[in-house]
Amino acid sequence: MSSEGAPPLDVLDAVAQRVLWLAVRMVDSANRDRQNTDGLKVGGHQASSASMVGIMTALWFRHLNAADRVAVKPHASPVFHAIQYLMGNLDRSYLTRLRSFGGIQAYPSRTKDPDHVDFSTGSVGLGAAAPLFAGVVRRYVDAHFGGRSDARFIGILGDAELDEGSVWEAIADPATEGLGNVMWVVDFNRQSLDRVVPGIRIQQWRAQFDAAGWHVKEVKYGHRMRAAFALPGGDVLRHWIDRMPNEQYQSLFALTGAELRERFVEGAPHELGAFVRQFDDVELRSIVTDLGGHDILALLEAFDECDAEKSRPSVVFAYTVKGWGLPTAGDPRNHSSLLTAEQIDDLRRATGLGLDDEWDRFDPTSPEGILAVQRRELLTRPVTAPAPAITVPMSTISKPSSRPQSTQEAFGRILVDLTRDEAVAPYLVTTAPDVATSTNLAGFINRVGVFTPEPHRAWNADPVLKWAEGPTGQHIELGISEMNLFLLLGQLGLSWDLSDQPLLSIGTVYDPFVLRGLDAFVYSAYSGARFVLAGTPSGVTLAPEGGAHQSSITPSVGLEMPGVTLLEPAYAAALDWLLCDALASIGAGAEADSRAHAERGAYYFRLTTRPIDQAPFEAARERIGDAVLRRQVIAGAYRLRDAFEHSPELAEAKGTPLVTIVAVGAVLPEALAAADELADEGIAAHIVELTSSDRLFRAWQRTLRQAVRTASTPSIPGALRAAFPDRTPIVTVHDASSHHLAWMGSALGVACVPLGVDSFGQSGTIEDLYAVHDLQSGSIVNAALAALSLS
Ligand SMILES: Cc1ncc(C[n+]2csc(CCOP(=O)(O)OP(=O)(O)O)c2C)c(N)n1
Ligand SMILES: [Mg+2]
Repeated sequence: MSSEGAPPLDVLDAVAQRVLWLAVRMVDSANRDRQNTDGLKVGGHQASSASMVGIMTALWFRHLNAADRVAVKPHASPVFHAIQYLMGNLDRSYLTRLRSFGGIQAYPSRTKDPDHVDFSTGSVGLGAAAPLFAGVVRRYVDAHFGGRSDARFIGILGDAELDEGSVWEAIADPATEGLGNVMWVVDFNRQSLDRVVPGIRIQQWRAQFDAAGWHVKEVKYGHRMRAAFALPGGDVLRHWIDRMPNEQYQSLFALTGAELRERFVEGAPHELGAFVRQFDDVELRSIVTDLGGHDILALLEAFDECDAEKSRPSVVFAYTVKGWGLPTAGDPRNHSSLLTAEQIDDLRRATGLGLDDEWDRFDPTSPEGILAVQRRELLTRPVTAPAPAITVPMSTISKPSSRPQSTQEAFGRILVDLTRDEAVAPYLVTTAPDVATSTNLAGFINRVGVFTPEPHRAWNADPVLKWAEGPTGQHIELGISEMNLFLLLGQLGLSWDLSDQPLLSIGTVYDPFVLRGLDAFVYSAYSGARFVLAGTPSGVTLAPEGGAHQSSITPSVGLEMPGVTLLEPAYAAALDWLLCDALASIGAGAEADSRAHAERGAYYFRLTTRPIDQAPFEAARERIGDAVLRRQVIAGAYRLRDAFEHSPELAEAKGTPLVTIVAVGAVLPEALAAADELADEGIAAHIVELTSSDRLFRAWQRTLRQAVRTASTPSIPGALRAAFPDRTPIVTVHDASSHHLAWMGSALGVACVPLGVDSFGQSGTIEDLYAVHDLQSGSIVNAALAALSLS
């Protein structure tokens, strides 16, 4: 939308003033009007909000269309909601409920705010990257499923967010290149939380964006400043404004009169002093503090210029004043300072409001009121029919393989099998940060190709890996940035909303480096994204790779993170059931069953490259039957081996001690060997494979919480009862921190000896490392004896 034909400037300025008032008053009310019951300061960011008022008024009251998607700087949440209120999208009652329970969230939240938020923000540096990756996803969706309505993906960010590496990782990745529909607007107020940002950073930022192929636009000077530049000799003013260090410039805001004049010319060429003598003190102040980021027309022109850039993303540096229009403007300590009651009264008066109408919307017959209604109508998104469910089969493996195999290998094969399923294949999309081949995506990539917006010629004819690049490819390759992996997965996992197209998105990463992208992982889960993650290989089981590559705390990340389900099966067929079930849940339509709905989110598979014998699983299959076993595998646990069925002589002997070995993933062979050794000693050991500690833990917690809330006796959840029908002491065995499963003793009410990896590993063979970490069968036997002696 062009700045031509924009609403009259005085109307936009009046809107901006009202937005400023409401945003500031919302924070004020939260802190002053609300009864404080817990002694905590409620807080809020009036100065950070004020800084953004011009930018956001220009966007919502003129520039945006219904299809556009915007990430709002976390600390401008009050501005966003004030705008939604003025347009009629938010009930008035919320204005006094900022930062209250069930009210407006401190930072924009997709899942918790009452009005429609496109991107959650809060952890600085991620809100900017999210719309960039949403743009990547839209390009993919357009190429595969036909063009959606034109949308611009916009991020409004604080300037100090540019200190976060995630921003630069995002723009440096070739996958984000060339997105003409992405625009970032930097609220360039030269202040962070603690301080005025030292020096002048703009040249550096500009060069970095330039180098990444972005179009860079500065909106630096307001119209009063530009008028002064145009006067004879005005160049000297312009040069000085451009050269002055941030700290000196910012200090002007605290000054008036002769003091301001003196400070302004300090260090400047002497012609400047002469040039500014033509302005009186008040004029001089209004000129030197007149920055373009509060000049709505200048902003609209800049946004138009960015729209015209069709083949590369744009960034607008909007020079602003933190605390614009407030007595705290430009104060280095204004980040979380609050206006006094008197200052609020002054602002109310300056906005033309009184106590009786301070929360009102515009009079609907006023030019501002008419504009607000027009904008609401224009920005209302058409309701689209929910996408039908993607039909994912219950399994892909028709014939069980008897040869030893690893879960990572099985994972790669299952994806290849899924490409042969016409109902599933079109929706599959994978991504990896330069580890596609080493995480077994090569077979998938060979069949579907790599996504690039334009076809690329393949220069190498690799007989093993066909890296065919073009717009039909279904793998998005990233450079080595785990932050980018999780940001992209997060946006792929929201494509059903942000691009009206459900996808079955799968990312792979070496398990230890899940932690490298953890904040973005949390961000994506918090945003409600649905995707599959394979962390592979994992644990000390990738033995020769050594301590730097061995993960031990990742299962706890998977278990403890809301919106993420951790799954760590040991056997190929169990992985197949779980992966198909996860994809079915992700692809489920609006009418999906309640379990899928309750859990829909991300599924984190922790896999390994250790080939293990599949026969024990096939034996369990024979014993239990596919239907029941599948149910148990999906619920989180099943009895892999029944001690007495396996060794009937133990059942016949009187008083046979009984123990249960609870094992996860790669260590199953050691658990089985330990059970054999125990049987030789006359001790019966059941083996339970945990396929999802997460689901079991949650089932246990659900029953406990239910009991806590209703003051009743907790029951043992079905999933635990099915896998642990006998009350026996237990040993838990896991190639991960022993703490991860230590809760199981409490859950079952039995003695528990947890074995796991509690120190950094080193290079070696699996045998060497399992010996160091007490994961060998002999240690498991001893742990079983210890557990028996404890009970
Ligand atoms: C990852 C992360 N680290 C630290 C913070 C705490 N924090 C909130 S705002 C802020 C400074 C932001 O400055 P800027 O982006 O320039 O925004 P402004 O308030 O100036 O508009 C900091 C450090 C955070 N929210 N997220
Ligand atoms: Mg700032």
